[in-house]
Amino acid sequence: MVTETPPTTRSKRASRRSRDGASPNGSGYNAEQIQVLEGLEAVRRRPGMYIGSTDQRGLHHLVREIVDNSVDEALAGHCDTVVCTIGRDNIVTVVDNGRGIPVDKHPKLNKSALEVIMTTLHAGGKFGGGGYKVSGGLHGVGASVVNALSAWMSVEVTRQGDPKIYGQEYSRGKPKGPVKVVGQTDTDAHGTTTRFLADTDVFIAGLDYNYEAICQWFRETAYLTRALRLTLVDQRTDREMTFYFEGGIISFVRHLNRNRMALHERPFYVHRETGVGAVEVALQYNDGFAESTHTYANNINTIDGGTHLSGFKSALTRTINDYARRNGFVKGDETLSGDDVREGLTAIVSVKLAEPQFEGQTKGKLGNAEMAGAVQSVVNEALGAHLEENPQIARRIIEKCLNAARAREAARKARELVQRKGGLDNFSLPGKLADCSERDPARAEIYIVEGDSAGGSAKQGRDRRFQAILPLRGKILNVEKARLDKMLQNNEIRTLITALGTSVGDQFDASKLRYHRIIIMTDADVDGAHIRTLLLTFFFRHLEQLIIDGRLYIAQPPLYRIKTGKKETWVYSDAELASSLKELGEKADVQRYKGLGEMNPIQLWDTTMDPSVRTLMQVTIDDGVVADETFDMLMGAAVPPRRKFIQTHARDVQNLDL
Ligand code: 0RA
Repeated sequence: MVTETPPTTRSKRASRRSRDGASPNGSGYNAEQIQVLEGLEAVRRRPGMYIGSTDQRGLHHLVREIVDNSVDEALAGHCDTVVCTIGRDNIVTVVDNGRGIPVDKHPKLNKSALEVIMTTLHAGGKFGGGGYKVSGGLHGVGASVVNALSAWMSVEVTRQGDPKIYGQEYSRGKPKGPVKVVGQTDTDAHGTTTRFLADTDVFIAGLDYNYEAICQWFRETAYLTRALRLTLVDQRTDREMTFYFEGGIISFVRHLNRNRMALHERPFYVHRETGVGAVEVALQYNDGFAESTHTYANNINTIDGGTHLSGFKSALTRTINDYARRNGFVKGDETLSGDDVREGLTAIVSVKLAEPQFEGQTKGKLGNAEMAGAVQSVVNEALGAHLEENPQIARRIIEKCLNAARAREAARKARELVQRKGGLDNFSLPGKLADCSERDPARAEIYIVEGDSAGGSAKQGRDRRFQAILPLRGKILNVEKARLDKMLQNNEIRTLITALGTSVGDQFDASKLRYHRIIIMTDADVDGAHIRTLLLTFFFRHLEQLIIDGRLYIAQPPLYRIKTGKKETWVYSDAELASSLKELGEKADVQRYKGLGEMNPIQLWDTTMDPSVRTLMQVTIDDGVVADETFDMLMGAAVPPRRKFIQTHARDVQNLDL
């Protein structure tokens, strides 16, 4: 195994010198130094505590941690270019043109600030002095954590006004020598270059960096950091991508709306420094019905919202209602609801604060109470002024909101009508539903099955004690193109909502969910994939909380049955088929399953429904922006981008994991 791979001649020289110099493992350790080593030892012992996991996700955290440090330097206004390179040798190099990590002696610890930052847990902030450190959730753990989990690491620093390049190398977090001069450059140069080789003793699955995933996050980061040039180079596959958005989150909003018809040409934008932190908001309405609001705290996507989101929502509702009332659009006790003013809204809310508190199970929710008021007053004031100054735009937005209010009223009446006829409440469950006998939702599950024949097999094959079956006939309505009132006219959707028990829209109540596992089971063909996408769209747009709560799953029926003599094997992918056939010597009888209906009830239970053997794919929303864009593209109004997506990602569409 490779433990040291100094990639440049300069580093080679440095490492040779370090071997000649005083060994860091020599005798002269003081108590503080021992503590430092123990700190990084703790990281190596329990890496999950610091980076979440040691799979690919954890590996990506290392990159994020190092790049975030450079982005922080850009946020503080000292850096405009960051280049991250994944080498063929899996060494990751991050170069920025910031001020350079300080190298002067730390007064108390009597060693270079650089060494302290690289070898001490949570040391980054101490040298900050103003500005915001991106330090939420799993991020912001410090470069020292990356160092501890790297077989080899090196940092080189150039400070303005000093032509020397200072550097230090490390092995599993321990300095291989002191900070020293490793080269010369010109006096005006400044910046930091960090290289690391993640330790395969820790990342035992290997160093498999995913270019697309890192790209996606770079794009988002570039939007959130106006005028930062952020480049990702992948030397393994010779790919490169640079992100630069002069307009920052204004560009972001335009990008999200690019396939939608905007109600006003220029997005509304405000950026204020408040006593609590920085508040930045961009928004633009489109003629669609979906809401796409994405919130960030210190560049971290707060998928569960939090105080900044609630401040934004109250300000939006209040400002639009105030304007509408003052200008005679609404009268008497009429008001526009929060849902009304957010229909067709695309918005980015980005805040930066010194000590962000991330809450909730996935740390996706901003908890700082003071942020609610800060965002609220910034948006109240700036949006109020914007509406006053642009009466035509204000009129268009308010007419859109009034339309939404009327549609919502129509939906309410439709819902009441359905309820009176015994539709949406669980005292009158739909006749098609084969319910289970279990009454505790935590132990109950529902299979949403495509078509009556597969539904029949599933009903016979299930364990009726805890498995309910709901067969849906044909395609459900594409909710991306329809409002709630129209949606509720659709039988399949009504049946589904009734069976789940949660209702929908402003009546939605997650605690009324009747089954804690909702399993979509469709055929393994194009039609099945389409129906699955329609269902996922419906859940994402109208029952998103259930996805966030981890309730939604996709069943994985087999693709093939292999028979050799009396032995039957089920195979779930083409790759698995190839390897099974190799093993069995190709003398097997292979039968391809196209539809669930081809399996008899026992086979369906054995392969797909029996909890002791089945595989379920849990639907998660890793990245709200990507999910939003994906559904917009797949299900929205614009046709050309959809075609392109399906052509270029046809395989992914078959296996959509948000
Ligand atoms: C602390 C203080 C100063 C710069 C940095 C940290 C810094 C850290 C990183 C990490 C990657 N790139 C970076 N660039 C800068 C500046 C102190 C000063 O010059 O006054």
